[in-house]
Amino acid sequence: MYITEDGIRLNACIERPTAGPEKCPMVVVIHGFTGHMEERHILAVSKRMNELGFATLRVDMYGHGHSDGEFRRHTLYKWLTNALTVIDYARGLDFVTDLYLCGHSQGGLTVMLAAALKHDVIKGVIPLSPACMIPEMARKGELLGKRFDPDHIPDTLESWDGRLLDGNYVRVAQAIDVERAIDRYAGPVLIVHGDEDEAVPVEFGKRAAAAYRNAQLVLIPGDNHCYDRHLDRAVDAVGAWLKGRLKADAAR
Ligand code: FER
Repeated sequence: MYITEDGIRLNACIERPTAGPEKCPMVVVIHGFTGHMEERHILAVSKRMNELGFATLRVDMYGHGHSDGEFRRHTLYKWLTNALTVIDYARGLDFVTDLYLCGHSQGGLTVMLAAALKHDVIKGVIPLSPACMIPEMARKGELLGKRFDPDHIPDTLESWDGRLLDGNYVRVAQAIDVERAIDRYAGPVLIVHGDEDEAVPVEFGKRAAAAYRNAQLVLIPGDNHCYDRHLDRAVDAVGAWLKGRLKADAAR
């Protein structure tokens, strides 16, 4: 199915819990930079959510997976408005009660930014290995393992896999204020991060968790950016935290 934002089709997939009541909470799940909604870690966390009674809405963001848009023209602003559109779509579904956000890496940063803007309607946020360093690194002139002049951004950058990325990606990233977004969201947050992450240093996950008012941090010892070594532990951390949210709701 597609969710359309101003003519741009975003490829999406809704999965409902295998058993349980008619109405249920939903988690929007967003992949990272160059990723898509069928990645192993995205599918694994979503499956656990379904097993625990949460519907999931996995979505390919602008220029990724089977969504419209060119990779080279994607920016964090586009991903952010994509997320707002998807959140509103989810809120309009008659079987959805509470809404949660989960995102991996650049998708983790995106859900942090979206939660700030939609703080009054988002029940909880799960940034996985969140790429919170992108704005800071963009301002320093160091992205994709390459250096550039942050005051004279090149028109195109080359990504790891040889794909090209517009300089506008960097210009947008430079404008993003992660600290302010963190301040704006007071709800519960779970950050999961492998302590041998090669793409997003674990310090950024630690720093974000410390800055949030209500965050739990789960470190996965020896794991990398996409949890290739201990995906089960990352999934367990997400599952345990979501169970805790259900318990907290039941106690109210
Ligand atoms: C970078 C490091 C990591 C970068 C992007 C990422 C654009 C994002 C990784 C991901 O989303 O998995 O230098 O530059």
